[in-house]
Amino acid sequence: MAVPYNHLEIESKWSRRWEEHPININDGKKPKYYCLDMFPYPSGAGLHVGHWRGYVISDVWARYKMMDGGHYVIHPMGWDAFGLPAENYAIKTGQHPSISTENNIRNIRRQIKQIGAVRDWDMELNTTDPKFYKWTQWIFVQMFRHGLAYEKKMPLNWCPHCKAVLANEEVVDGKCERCGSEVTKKNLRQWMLKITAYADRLLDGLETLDWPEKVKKMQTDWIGRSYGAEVDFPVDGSDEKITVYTTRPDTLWGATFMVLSPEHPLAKKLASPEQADAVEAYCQYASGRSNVERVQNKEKTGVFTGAYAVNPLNHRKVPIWLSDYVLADYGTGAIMCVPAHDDRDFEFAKKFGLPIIQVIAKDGKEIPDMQEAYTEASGTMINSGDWNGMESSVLKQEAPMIIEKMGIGRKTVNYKLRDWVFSRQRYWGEPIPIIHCPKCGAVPVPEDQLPVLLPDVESYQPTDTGESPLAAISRWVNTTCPCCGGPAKRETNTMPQWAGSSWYFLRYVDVHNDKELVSREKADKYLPVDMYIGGVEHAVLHLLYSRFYTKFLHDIGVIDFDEPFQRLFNQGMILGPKGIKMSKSLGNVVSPDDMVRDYGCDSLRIYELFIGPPDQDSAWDERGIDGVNRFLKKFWNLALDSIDADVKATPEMIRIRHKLVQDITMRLNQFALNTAISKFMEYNNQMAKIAQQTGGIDKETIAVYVTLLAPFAPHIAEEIWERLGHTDSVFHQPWPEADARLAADDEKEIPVQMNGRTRAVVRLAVDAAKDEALAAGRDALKDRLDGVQLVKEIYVPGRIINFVVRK
Ligand code: ANZ
Ligand code: ZN
Repeated sequence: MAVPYNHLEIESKWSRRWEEHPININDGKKPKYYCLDMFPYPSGAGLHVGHWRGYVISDVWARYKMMDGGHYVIHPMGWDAFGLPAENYAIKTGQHPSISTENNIRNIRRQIKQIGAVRDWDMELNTTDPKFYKWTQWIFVQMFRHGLAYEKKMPLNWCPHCKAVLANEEVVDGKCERCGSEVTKKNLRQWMLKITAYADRLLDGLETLDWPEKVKKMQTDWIGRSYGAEVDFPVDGSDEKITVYTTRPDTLWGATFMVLSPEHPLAKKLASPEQADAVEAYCQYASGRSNVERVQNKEKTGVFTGAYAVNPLNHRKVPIWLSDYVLADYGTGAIMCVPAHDDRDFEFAKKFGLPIIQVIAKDGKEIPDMQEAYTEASGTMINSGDWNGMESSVLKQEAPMIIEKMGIGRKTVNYKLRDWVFSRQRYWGEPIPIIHCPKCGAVPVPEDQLPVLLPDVESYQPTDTGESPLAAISRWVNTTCPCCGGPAKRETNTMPQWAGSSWYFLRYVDVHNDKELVSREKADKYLPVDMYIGGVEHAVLHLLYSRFYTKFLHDIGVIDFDEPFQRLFNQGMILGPKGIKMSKSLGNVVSPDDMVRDYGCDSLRIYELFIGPPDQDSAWDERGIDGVNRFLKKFWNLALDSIDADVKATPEMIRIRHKLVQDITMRLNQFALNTAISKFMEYNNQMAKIAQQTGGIDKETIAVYVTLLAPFAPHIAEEIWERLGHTDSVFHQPWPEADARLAADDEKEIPVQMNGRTRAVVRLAVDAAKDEALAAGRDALKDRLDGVQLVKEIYVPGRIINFVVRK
């Protein structure tokens, strides 16, 4: 009997061995493969089994790539360490965020090391390290110089509880994403990044990426490019004009009124004396409502301004209303309303008794009393002057050009994407490297003075004026202008947590460089990322910001590529026992630590993969790990017994060997890692059965099995590999190749039929001769064929045997 499988001994032996003799060596000749995990936020709760799974998946892939193609694999780890939790902890305890952050990192680093992954720890980075954020600030300065960072006063989402401005994407259903409080509005000066300047490239670039279609669709919708027209409506009896944005200029004849957002610059100006008070009151009411409330499909509200505009096409007078279903920051903040063909306009017209004119008719027939809008862009134009009789879908395409020629408007492109609100009124973030001078305005901190260090403060509490706690440190705030030398003040806002994560992946490959963000030589050699692995919750924000930064850094010559992540894999979540998301507050967080101790790293790795398809959510069920552990023990015994027995390969063993290579490689390439594990188990059972007869499996087949298993369970694989007599690491083996001919089954199950009905099944050699096959078939149906008249015998090799009989 073999020595028993002792995971503690084996795993500590190999983690030591790999530390002394690293297996992932950059000899300068191997091709590189950059496999990156989305780096974690070092929270106080540590890693749970869900985080762990993501890192196992990426490590299986990294190790596979080391063997397949002999790559030098770049597989680093770092910490996305600025952010609110550390700051809130500081507010509660007075402990500096850098201290709690450092403690958390120490714990998570220990946990990550337990995964037994190939990692380049000398590339480790931390976004709160001044050596790192120097470059986060440097990028901001470059963006400022290129006109992509600007200041703007605007009504922003304000969380009264966090006392912070929130980006649109941090507001979920009108509530703060972090604390769940109702979000209100506050007018504040903000730093903005002009991501909209890259909208087209961010869209077009998606086509080149090997990403899940779902994520590409989410980014496409988020950017929201639509083609339409702007149309100018002169205000009746005034020199003013109102420009509307419409995607349906074909419906211009049906525009019976206009609606401006309450924030539109003309909103109050247009009000007639009789309507002035009502307009004022309505604007007041609307200012208290969030964008989310405004677009929700609740009952429409609004007010008539008392003014009229003129439809530039048919010169009819149309009343001008205000309503908050028109958003100030989309299009032009004003719309022409076509109630017959738009749901919201229809509802508004019904409520306020405004005229409805149908201009598109399905089958050319006008609807007598419309009960709902006809919103399809297909049908025949009616009530539309010269346009009558045209097909609306054709007109929709042509109308922008027609309008442009008539001089009443122009064709336009519009985006849902907004510029990025880039400042936070909080302490624990990168200071924005800007100095405000009364004479020179906003001046960037000279590059040789970066980083602008985050100073210590006495109180981390944000102020309810909307300023960051940094504003209270006058020593730090008061400085001199880099331009004129006069007295000036530092910007006290800090960057959002997204800042560091928008570019960190470029830094790993040159993490100690204090002259450049990344040397061009290293960037050319090791970047971009070939495979990026992380949760789908980052589909729009982080993944869009990173693409924006990468394109900008490409444009200023820092790097030579403009997409950061060639391939993306989104792992599913591990849910708590009842299918609920794991969270500290629910007390359903499962830590990997005990399981690593009791079953070993290899067992937990395999179990994390076995639990379900890696791209889907799976509920955690601890009981299954026993079975996985038994599987490894069984394989261990089989392998060691086989080494002792040293048997010759039978054709069956050779077939299993090649089939295994086919099955595992295919599943790896499809990321079907859970079914790869089932295959290992299945073949292990098959081999164990054969070994009962033969005393063992040939060493070559065991070696191939071990090589395939190595990315999944690296420690046990190395140990058996060594016991097979090898002195080099199994990870220096090329990935095994299958010979399809040898993998083909040489026996097959063939149905045996009588008059077309299957009555039995026989196992036959694939190339069995007709006589032999029919004899086997007759034998299988011996009882049934007794006493009947055999009319015909049919044999289709490899497929079927059929006896036609007469009773
Ligand atoms: C006339 C019209 C007729 C419209 C019709 C639609 C249907 P997307 O595709 O999302 O870009 N719109 C324009 N600006 C708006 C704003 N600031 N707030 C709310 N709605 C606004 O939608 C563009 C359409 O949304 C525009 O086309 C406009 O209504 C409305 F049968 O103009 B449409
Ligand atoms: Zn100055």
